[in-house]
Amino acid sequence: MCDPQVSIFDIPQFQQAVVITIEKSGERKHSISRTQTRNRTPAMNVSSSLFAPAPAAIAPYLERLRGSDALGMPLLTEPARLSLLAAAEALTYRRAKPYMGAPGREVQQDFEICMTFDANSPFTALAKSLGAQLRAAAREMPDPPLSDELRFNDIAVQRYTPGSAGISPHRDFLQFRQVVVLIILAGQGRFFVCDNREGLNPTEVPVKPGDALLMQAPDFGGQTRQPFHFLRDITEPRVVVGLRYDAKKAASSAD
Ligand SMILES: O=C(O)CCC(=O)C(=O)O
Ligand SMILES: [Fe+2]
Repeated sequence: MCDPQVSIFDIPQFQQAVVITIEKSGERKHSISRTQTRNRTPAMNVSSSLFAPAPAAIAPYLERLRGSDALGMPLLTEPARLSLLAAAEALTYRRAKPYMGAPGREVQQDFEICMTFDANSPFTALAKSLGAQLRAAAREMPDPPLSDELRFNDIAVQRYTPGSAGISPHRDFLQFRQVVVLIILAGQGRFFVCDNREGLNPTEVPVKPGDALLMQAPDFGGQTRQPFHFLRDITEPRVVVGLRYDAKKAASSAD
């Protein structure tokens, strides 16, 4: 059985966002839906799909993820990447706390972050659409590593400036389950998985703008891995969308 490819262009809010962008391209200031943008967006082909891979193309990456902490997968078409980047540039960010965690186990982080998105935001649509796409891909596998409960209910857009210290070795919170997805919208930076908080045995996960970095989280394929990882060497402004399934939040909202 084969699910049709899920495309974010099936989602009315996103269609609207893109169409408005195209109609008003060339202006210095205009609005996309309810979010403000100030970008000149290049002409784009609205009929092109946001996501390049169909579920059948995603499944091999999920299969490979069983045997590795993290890997890169091509995800966004170029028009989709540019459209999301324009939307990301219009967001309001706050500076992340420079240090997180208990004394002696602090994680150093050097970025700006936005974590609030309204229902019409293209990032909300992206989270829904990619969740559906990953569930569809898993369903096609003989032994699905993701469950049908997976919903990306935690969205964060992070932006790093060149010279940023990135983020030091850490594990994402335990309540983030199944898979963590980091979608690279722009920039250069080196992402590594490693064995501990000291950064032992770093292995780089090569990704480029338009790719999604998939990282194992507890419950992926019945495993409990919660990989250490870090980011450094940011040489170009980097914008990343993090999509996570917060199982604690899902349980409390189901009460
Ligand atoms: O921005 C990245 O590539 C990594 C960020 C990260 O690991 C985190 O925010 O937990
Ligand atoms: Fe992380």
